[in-house]
Amino acid sequence: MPGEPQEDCLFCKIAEGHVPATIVRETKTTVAFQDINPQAPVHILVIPKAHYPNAAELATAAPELAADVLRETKEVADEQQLDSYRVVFNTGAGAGQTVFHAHAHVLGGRGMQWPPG
Ligand code: DGP
Repeated sequence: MPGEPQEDCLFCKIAEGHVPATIVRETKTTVAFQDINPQAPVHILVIPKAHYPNAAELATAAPELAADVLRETKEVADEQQLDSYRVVFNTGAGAGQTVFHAHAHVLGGRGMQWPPG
């Protein structure tokens, strides 16, 4: 069922506290934690606690929850005192998605190039 925890999902386990992570913010519906392989001085992931495999499915099935995630990216950026930052939702393996639980990357603390690789 959409939104139900998945047994084999790493980010469901982080959301449930069964896998450790450096959590920087938590709300009723979301968790934000440090990326294990940071690509910038600030690299924080924001996930919905409920399981959706990617941002597109989250946005379609649970738009209010998608808005919660997006709002949390702003709160993270404010807490990290980022004036400029990038929010990335890799969607699909071809775009670099490796964990199939929707998540926003909040990247900052260095200059960014465009187009991204
Ligand atoms: P993506 O490639 O967009 O699916 O991003 C997945 C991110 O998840 C990637 O930047 C690395 C991060 N990641 C993978 N495993 C773990 C983990 O066990 N803990 C944490 N904190 N981050 C992880």
